[in-house]
Amino acid sequence: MKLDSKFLWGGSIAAHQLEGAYDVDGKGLNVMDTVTGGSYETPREITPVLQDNKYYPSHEGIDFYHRYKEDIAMFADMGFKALRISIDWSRIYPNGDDEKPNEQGLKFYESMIDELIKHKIEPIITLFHFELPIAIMKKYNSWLNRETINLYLRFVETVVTAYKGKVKYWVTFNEMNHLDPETDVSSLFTYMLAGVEYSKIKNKEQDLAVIGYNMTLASVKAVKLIHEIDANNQVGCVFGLTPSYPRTCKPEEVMKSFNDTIRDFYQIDAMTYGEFPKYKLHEYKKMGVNLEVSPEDQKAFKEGILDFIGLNYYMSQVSSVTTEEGDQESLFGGVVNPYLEKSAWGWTVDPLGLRYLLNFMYRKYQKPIIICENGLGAVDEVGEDGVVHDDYRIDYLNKHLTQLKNAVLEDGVECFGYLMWGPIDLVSATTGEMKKRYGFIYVDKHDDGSGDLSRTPKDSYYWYKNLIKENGDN
Ligand code: BGP
Repeated sequence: MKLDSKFLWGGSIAAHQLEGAYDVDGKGLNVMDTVTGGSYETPREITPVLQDNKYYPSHEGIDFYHRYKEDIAMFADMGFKALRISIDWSRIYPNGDDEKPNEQGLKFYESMIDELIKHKIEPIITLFHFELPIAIMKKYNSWLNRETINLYLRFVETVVTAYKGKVKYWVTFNEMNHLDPETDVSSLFTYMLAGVEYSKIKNKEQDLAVIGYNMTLASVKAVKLIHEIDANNQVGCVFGLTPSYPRTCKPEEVMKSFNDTIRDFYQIDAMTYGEFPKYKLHEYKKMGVNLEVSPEDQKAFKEGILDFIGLNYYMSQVSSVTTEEGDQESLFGGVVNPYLEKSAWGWTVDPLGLRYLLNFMYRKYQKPIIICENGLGAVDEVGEDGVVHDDYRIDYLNKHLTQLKNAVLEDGVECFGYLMWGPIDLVSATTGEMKKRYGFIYVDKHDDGSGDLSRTPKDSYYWYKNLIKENGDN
């Protein structure tokens, strides 16, 4: 079973997780530059002022900043048709509100984009992947302040104009959906997504609602702006979704799983239906949150409708309202799914969940979808022959791609690409470690900072290369 010949096979990466070079060529600090390393057992620490004795994995990353040509050549060798990369806002506006953009930052991304084009790889640019300039946090209080929307739009205008004619696909935000006031957002996620220190949040419901609203508004305004700069541009927003199954057919449990699945959909609804959802305003009112949609904002929601939806899918979860003996709590609350295996980091492996999610999203919005992230974080051992034999990764990806093809070829879902997360080993966002590897390409870099940064293809490299050549015929 083959996919359309235009299907965008490729991978996804984010600046702060691999570029390194955190203080060169005029770059300012971004929020992630101030988060330390960590592990599954030890959470990353947030230190808005850098501390000498701490290790910050983003500072060196895997030095993609200096090695992107070599890395892009390997992606091209695998046959990539597309690469999703983020532009680090703090390279372009190091102080957030600089009078002029930093030319060196613009030049760096331009050469990277040119390199992709040279290899016939379509650049898909994420405009916000947790790289808020720390200066905006300090001076403007991040997304709690509407002024940050204007700073973001200025950044968007600068880069979209600079790369006009070279880049067609733009992504306004990565995974803003995790900031729902009803969810128990961890301090790391709040810091990563919104650039706000959790300890400084005074009224959780009110503040998270305002942050979510301002980011949604920023996205719709960016969509309009990007279309105005070039009518050929295609604009999407990426959401990280975790479908939830009911543990039993008990109606209360089914209702809970429905709510858990759609809980953080209000931003997608706003961006695709052209209106900030009334149900969310109703919910806010009940919670005592004070939020008004002005006529000017209403207009912005109408004018900023997405062209496509990007989905990050890693796992599903199980909702439950009851407890039974032997119940084990799963990663995001709920209970462990006894039918599914888990990764070494406790993420359930659920290929069918991808088909479920693709169908759910397509039937709800009827917009083209692109899978912007999916992959397996695993501990890779280098064999005696110097190669990682990652059959477990091949198995994971194979099963997910089978379900993607079922969704497209059997169910008629319009999915135009698959971008595997982390095609080259990089720093994990949630744990801050290198030990959790996703790549087709092994990078010799370790959590104590050691390693010569050399790149070596894993077995999955050749598997993916062949899969792309055969257009998905696994
Ligand atoms: C997504 C983020 C990515 C990436 C991925 C895997 O939520 O968009 O930046 O990191 O998750 O997560 P982790 O790196 O924690 O394994």
